[in-house]
Amino acid sequence: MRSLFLVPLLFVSALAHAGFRLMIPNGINVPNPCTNVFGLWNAVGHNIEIGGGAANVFGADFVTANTKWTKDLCQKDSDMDGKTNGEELGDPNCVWTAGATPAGDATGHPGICEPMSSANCMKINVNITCI
Ligand SMILES: [Ca+2]
Repeated sequence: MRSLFLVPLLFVSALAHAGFRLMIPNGINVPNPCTNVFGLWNAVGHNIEIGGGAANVFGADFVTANTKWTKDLCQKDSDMDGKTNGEELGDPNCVWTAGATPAGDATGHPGICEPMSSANCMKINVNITCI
């Protein structure tokens, strides 16, 4: 009975993430920076790759931007790793609009300080979960 109740909630959650991912450049192709995982980080605005739970720093900034890719959000370095969100998501000039092809590929994760093994990033990424 309990699992029957949870299935619709998980489905709704997945749909919400899928929608948000299309509202940022390369949102469906953001690399997973965890050294023990190869692939993509699907819930870009969350501390855990599969989503749910608290938002990461980029997710919080995305909400502050009214869930839109704005010039301010693009130019911000949410995860404080020295690269702007636009540089990490393949929109270094902050000109991307929803539905357009980004200038380049995503080169990093805007909500996770990289490289994760650096002393500075280990302090910033305390809430990030690699699984
Ligand atoms: Ca960054």
